[in-house]
Amino acid sequence: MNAPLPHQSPAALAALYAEKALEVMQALRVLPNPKHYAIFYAYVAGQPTDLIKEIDLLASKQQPISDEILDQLYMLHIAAPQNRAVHDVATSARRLLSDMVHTIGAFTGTAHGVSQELAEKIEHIENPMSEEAIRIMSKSIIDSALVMMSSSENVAMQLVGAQTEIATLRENLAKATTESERDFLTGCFNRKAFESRLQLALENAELEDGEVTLLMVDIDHFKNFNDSFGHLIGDNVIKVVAHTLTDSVKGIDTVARYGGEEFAIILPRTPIGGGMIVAEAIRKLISRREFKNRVTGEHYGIITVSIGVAAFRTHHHDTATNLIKRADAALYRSKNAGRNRVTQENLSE
Ligand code: GH3
Ligand code: MG
Ligand code: MG
Repeated sequence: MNAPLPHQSPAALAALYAEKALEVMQALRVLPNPKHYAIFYAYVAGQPTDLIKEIDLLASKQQPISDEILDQLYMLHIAAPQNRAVHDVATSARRLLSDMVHTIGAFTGTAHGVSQELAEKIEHIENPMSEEAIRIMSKSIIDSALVMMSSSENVAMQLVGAQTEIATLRENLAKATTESERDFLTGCFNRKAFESRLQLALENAELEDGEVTLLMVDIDHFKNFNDSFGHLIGDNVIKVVAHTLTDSVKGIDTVARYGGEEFAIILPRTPIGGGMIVAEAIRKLISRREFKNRVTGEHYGIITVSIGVAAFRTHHHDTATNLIKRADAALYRSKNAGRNRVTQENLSE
């Protein structure tokens, strides 16, 4: 991946990305349809980092990337989730696109019919407007403007200004999309992102005959902890546990807050034995930590977690729901056996 070139103008940068996206698609033998184009445009533009990592990994295998995987990447990283922040940014983008069309209309009578047509197109774009839709729309507006008003420098200047604003909006949209996947307290992935990332990991495992191990991690007797020290201290403990989990796994792994004091960890390309080792390391690390208030010095004692570990059964009609159930059942057995322990799934479960 080449880093973006910040000294370029937004228009030149967009053209450069467009060209690079096509080059990469050609090199990877990806069909250049609009969805794929949106994925690779984002890839060369360097956002979002999870998409970059996944494509780099797929590219390193030097095998054709299937349409199913590309569809998944599109759904996960490009399509706009139903998120308020995303919606707000997308609404501003829609307004800005309409303004651009009116600018065209205001400058020339001949443009009127075309701008009317563009205005109608904007009306009919899906809601919230995706980053891809904004990109396509702004490009088609600018293309029309260039054809109709190549003589008017004033208008061209205004359009360049509008394009800069569009670039900022697209950046905001990308940021809002990333934020919509995160848990607000801990910063790790939220439940919704967990579900789509697990689905993607399982589909990849089916395709490449690979392995995926799932860990369910639950803080022990946390209700007692809250009762003793209060919810705010409890929240801080949840944050520390989340960071410990994130620091204990690799970049391709997913740490998500599954519920209040419960976390789920997806380990792609990991057999159950490897998952057990990771789980045991996490359990030890957390149980050895002495929690105390840095300011007042008050001691809160130690915190322990119980963990359940299960592996996906590739080519056995296994599902995400069943995998979660088996990891949960193993977690339950860790609790029943006295907590602060790791239990492997029971294959009869
Ligand atoms: P077990 O060992 O069986 O898991 O016991 P537990 O007390 O942890 O389990 P239980 O499910 O009975 O209670 C979970 C508690 O976790 C309830 C609630 O007080 C606490 N909790 C859940 N979410 C949050 C949160 O966001 N912040 C804080 N501070 N506490 C939370
Ligand atoms: Mg608990
Ligand atoms: Mg719980």
